[in-house]
Amino acid sequence: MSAEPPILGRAAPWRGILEEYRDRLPISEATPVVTLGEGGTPLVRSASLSAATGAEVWLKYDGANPTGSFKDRGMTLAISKAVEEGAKAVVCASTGNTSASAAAYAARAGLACAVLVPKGKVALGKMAQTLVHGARVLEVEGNFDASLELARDLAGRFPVTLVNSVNPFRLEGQKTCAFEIVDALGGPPDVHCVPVGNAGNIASHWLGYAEYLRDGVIHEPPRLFGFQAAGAAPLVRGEPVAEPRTIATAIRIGNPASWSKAVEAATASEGGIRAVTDREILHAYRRLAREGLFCEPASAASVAGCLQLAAEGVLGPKQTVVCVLTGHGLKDPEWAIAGAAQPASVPADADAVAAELGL
Ligand code: AN7
Repeated sequence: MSAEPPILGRAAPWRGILEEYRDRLPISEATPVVTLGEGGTPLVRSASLSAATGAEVWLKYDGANPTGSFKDRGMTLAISKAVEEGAKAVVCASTGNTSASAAAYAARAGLACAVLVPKGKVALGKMAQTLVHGARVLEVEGNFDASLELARDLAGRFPVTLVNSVNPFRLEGQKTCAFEIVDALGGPPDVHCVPVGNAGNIASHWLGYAEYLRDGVIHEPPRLFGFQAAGAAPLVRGEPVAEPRTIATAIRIGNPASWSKAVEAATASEGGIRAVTDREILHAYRRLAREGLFCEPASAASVAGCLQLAAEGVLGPKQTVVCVLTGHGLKDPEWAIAGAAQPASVPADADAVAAELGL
């Protein structure tokens, strides 16, 4: 099957990660390419964070993916492989972004999609996406961890393909984030910061850096640091958290599926897995917004973590740091509005508006 035409509208015709990194992904000419033009996301230098930390801080804005999160990198491959293998339906558990992405790519491919989400704990934008793409949404009376157990059980016993990150194609697709960072910087960063929930993403980024290392594209990997919310930090505590709590609903996960892979990534790269408080997450969230970058609270954990590393003297002067902003702010607008002043009401009169603005 031939590839779809390129998605237009970017400076260079970006063809989605399957075409851009075809040689590094488990696909062949027989694999149908199901793409929405994912990847190729901006790497933005942060003047403010660089000044605050003494490092060179870059933000990988993966919220600019088609459904607004990094999950699209993995989903384009997982859904393409599912179609290649003759699947008719896919299933996932999700805190919201996986389900939004699965629903969109399943719709693109003409597959049925069912999602299991923790009841009442999915941000509004993500729920809207999942519904509008036509997925069957089931709200589980339990948390994400219980939902994932159910999804795994279903996929084991019925003809539906599991597209959570325990599906190895998800991690293979998501490793392209590391490739893009190296390709854009012309070398590896010294430090790479990423939020951690189910721990697939940090595992996939390590896959990417390790592959570039093996092939001599880079000679030194970055130190990988993963950040969990303090109330949902099983990897930091060393045991599952039965009732994870955090305002960052995307990473409200108590028993990550890729536990050992995340530990391996942090250990092998001489990084670490750490906790950031909800207060630190919201501080970083607002700070990013004032720089023009709107991410969801969970994504700000990477920047909260970067600030923590700087405060503890872990970052060397002038080191290059990349923080991955994993999801778009519009997905979870609650915290943007909660912290803001009420808009003033004015008559439709220029002098009154000028007076209100103090002009
Ligand atoms: C914005 O959508 O687990 O450590 O079900 O949505 O790879 O799980 C989302 C996770 C970070 C954590 N940032 O990544 C789901 C889900 C955002 C996220 C993570 C998620 P992993």
